[in-house]
Amino acid sequence: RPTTGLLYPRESETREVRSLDGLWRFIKSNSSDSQQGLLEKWYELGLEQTGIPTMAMPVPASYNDITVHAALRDHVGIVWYERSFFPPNSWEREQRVWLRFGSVHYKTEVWINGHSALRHSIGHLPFEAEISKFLKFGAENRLTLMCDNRLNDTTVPQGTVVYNSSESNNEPLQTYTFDFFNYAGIHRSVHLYTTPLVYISDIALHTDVQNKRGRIDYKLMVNHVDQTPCLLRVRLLDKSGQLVREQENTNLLDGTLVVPDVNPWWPYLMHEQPGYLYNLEFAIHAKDTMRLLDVYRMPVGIRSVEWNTKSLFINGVPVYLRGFGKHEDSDIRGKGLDYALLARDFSLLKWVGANVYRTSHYPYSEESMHFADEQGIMIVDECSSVNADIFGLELLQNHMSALEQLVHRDRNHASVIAWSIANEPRTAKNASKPYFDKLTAYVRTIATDRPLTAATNVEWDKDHMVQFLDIIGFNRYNAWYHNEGQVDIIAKNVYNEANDWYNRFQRPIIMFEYGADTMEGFHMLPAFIWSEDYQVALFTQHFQAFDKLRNQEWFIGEFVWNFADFKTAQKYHRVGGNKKGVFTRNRQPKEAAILLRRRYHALAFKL
Ligand code: BDP
Repeated sequence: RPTTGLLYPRESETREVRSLDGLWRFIKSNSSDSQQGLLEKWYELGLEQTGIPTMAMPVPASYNDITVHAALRDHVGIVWYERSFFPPNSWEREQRVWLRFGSVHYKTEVWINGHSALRHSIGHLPFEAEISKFLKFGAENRLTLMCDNRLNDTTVPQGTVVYNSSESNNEPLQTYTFDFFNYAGIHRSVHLYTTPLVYISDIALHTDVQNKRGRIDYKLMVNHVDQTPCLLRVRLLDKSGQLVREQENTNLLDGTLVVPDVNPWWPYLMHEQPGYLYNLEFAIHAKDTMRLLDVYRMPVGIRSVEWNTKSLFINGVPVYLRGFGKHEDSDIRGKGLDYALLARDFSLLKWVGANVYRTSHYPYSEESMHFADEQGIMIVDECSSVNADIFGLELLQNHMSALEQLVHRDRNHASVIAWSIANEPRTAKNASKPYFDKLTAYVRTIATDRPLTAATNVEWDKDHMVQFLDIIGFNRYNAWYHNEGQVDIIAKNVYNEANDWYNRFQRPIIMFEYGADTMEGFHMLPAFIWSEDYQVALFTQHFQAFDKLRNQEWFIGEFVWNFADFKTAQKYHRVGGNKKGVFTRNRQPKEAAILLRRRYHALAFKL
């Protein structure tokens, strides 16, 4: 089901934006009786009237690690959030008021003053609704949200809720095979914003660069209720605010701006000015009076992405990807958006000389996408399908929806160079073949201007998915999950496997994951697993394989697993979480970071 209206909320002379971030009232439902709040209509009653004590819950943040209580950390089922807000009288006339969530994990329903206003499933993606008709202007209004974190066979990703059979404990337990903590709650910012009655509801951009000539093709959706004759004025400004191009268009739907002598968007360290962004302005005027009806401005990087059976090109130049798999994860906040963490991560990415990361294993915040555009960090944009196993029709539909919402949200970002449709699905199973055939056929109807990729850990002669992709990525833990301790087998294995993939499929090849769990400060010579010395030894062996592979133009990138340590479910082989980070969870370097920094800079400057 296609969604609309995923434009990021931006202020302009016709639009106001107000943040609803802060402390909300919060109740965790009793896990074994999740329906209580719905049956007692807490959205009409108000959380303070339920007789259950509320707590102050920060938004945005995962709720799991805010307190010291295991029952909240490990909660399975429903939680309730509530706050009041005050829409001003001035919003009542000639306006629409919208409520927008950057993401809530996993399933949610929202009420305004007791009226159901909005429902959404699949975490990590924005959703919104016009709420004007539910509002009391110039008065206090109540916003209630119910959030359910349960995963099952048809959610993306999948999970299973099991019940402990012992009588003393009938609490449900969420199990899942993916290797990161199933954090939940209101993970990203909440905005109220206004648009005029006639307003721009959606924009799709496609850019291209050929021989110093830039080009922006735009498609607009305008909600044009009364059919007033309108005129669209499009203006492109450079970074210093100088007008570069201007166009008047009576066709409100689409058009093209040509930019001679363009300053293209370049990845980090490929140009002295990476991440160059223009400012693109769309203004709708009433044709008779020229009154301004709506204006929306957005940054835009002008660049081309092309690919063939061997290479990936940005602005006609083949790129070699020096990257990471990452996570949205930090102490206390879990997956909650945090600008300080974002800024720190981008500082570290540049320090280490990376030019790309994969949003493993779900869409990251829109704010992070803006950072990536601005800093010239390329993004392999992954949807939230991880370890897909039981390939049913309902899962396929939800997976399509996850990709549709991702493409829709992120298609205007210059940083996005590929769509990753899944991580490590169980593609040795026969049922995965028709599943990925249908899934990729669908994605190709909505996303034509970037290559499709995915990360597989199945062997090249058993996999049923990669035949449908443009770029093949494999994850392999040589000398960790296979042959642990034996670093000397790595270089040969990696070299051979990459060749096997290419020889069989003739597509560009990326190693999307390799790594070793490493306790910061733990040293052992000769190198022993879990020590910093072992991570260094394991990386060194991989680099030997990559250097040999780089003589073939089809080997186009190396991604370390992982950028930083992150929390997982409790497992005996996880010490406080997964420790394969090159940086600690607190974003300080391990020894391997220094080695990687030397390599990534040498690759960037072809030393
Ligand atoms: C890979 C998964 C990744 C895990 C990693 C690991 O793609 O999510 O974190 O293994 O076990 O197979 O470290």
